[in-house]
Amino acid sequence: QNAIPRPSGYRVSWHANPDVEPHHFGSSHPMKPWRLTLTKQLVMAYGMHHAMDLYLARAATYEELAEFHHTDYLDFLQQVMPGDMEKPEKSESIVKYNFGDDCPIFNGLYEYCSLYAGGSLDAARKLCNNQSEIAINWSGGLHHAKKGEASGFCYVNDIVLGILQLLRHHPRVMYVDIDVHHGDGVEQAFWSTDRVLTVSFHKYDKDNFFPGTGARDSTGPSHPLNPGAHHALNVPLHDGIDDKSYIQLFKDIVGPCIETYKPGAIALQCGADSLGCDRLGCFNLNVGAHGACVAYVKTFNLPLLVVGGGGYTPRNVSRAWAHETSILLDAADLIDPNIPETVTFRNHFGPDYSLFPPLSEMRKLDNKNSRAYLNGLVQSVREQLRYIRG
Ligand code: V1S
Ligand code: CA
Ligand code: ZN
Repeated sequence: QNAIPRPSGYRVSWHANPDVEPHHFGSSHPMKPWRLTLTKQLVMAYGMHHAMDLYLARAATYEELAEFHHTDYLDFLQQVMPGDMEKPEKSESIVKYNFGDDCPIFNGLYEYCSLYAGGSLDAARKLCNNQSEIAINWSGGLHHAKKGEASGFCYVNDIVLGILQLLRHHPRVMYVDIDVHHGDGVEQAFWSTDRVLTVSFHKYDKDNFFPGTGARDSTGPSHPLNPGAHHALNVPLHDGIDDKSYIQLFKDIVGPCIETYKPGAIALQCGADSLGCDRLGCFNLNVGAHGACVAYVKTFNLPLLVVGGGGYTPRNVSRAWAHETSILLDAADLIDPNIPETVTFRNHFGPDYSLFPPLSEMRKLDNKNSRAYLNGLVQSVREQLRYIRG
């Protein structure tokens, strides 16, 4: 299939570097960079690459990474080697910078980090130069990384770097995060500013679900004179949320946020671990519902930086991100929901070969989010938005 027309009114750019894909966190680790290969293969099988501007992402430079990260942390990230985990003289730094099971040290770690960060920086720059209206980096979205510390499979925070770039051109940037985990690293980076409104939807259980932050009453610094007060917005959810409730909640919250805050640009993290059947997640979303959130954000016609994030069932991650690429190209209707039966795809998408398999039917969790609970969330977000002006 290669008949996807280029969107006439706007340009979509795709930022990727294939050298990210072979990096390996370890056999039992859930993060699999090869999910990006599968996504790209699906996108290309549908001919979507003809409809976008394709850019080979370059590696972010040390100086670019240091716009957010501490140089002592970057120095360590640059020189650390897989065998260092066992060296007593390195153990203090390994603990300090939070390397370990979640954030292992693997071959080519610094290259991996600088490439995925380079993709988000390139994407943000294309938006700022008006060379693109929607810029996609599926290898980015690593929202847990802190200034001087790795966290939750994330080493450098490409989203923060991308937003810092957008802030050079836009007075206000909104961040929206649909990964099943709380976007704590991005929230923390912009905690004390009113120039970024961070909005994260996530499973919240302080003691039993990573990272344990993102309660509804965590809205920014408590001092009312701190400009960041009220500019963190958290939507804590319970297990099993379904398509209909999630889409409604997303629209009820994101719509008023955009209308009130009036951002000049939006960064959207599309973590695919909020899908049903995810190895780490606990929501019941189907590919179509995840995509409906992306489609909704797109309707506001603002410069849009789109990044990936979590997603631990690679066949579903690639389904979601390929579908979302088609949405961003205004071509979702032109895509055959039956995945072509090529040799490569036989192993991953059979026996159904559907872009939209019924994910929630396979491992259905009870929806623990009552209507009253969700209505309460929307009401309290409305109250928070009274403190925000655009
Ligand atoms: N949930 C979960 C989970 N699973 C793992 C894990 C499993 C096997 C391994 F070999 C290595 C790690 N770690 C976690 C979480 C981190 C989730 C990060 C999500 C990242 C993102 O999707 O939001 C963005 C890319 N870590 C924990 O729960 C911490 C522990 C508390 C339990 C797991 N052990 C390995 C570390 C400590
Ligand atoms: Ca989230
Ligand atoms: Zn996640």
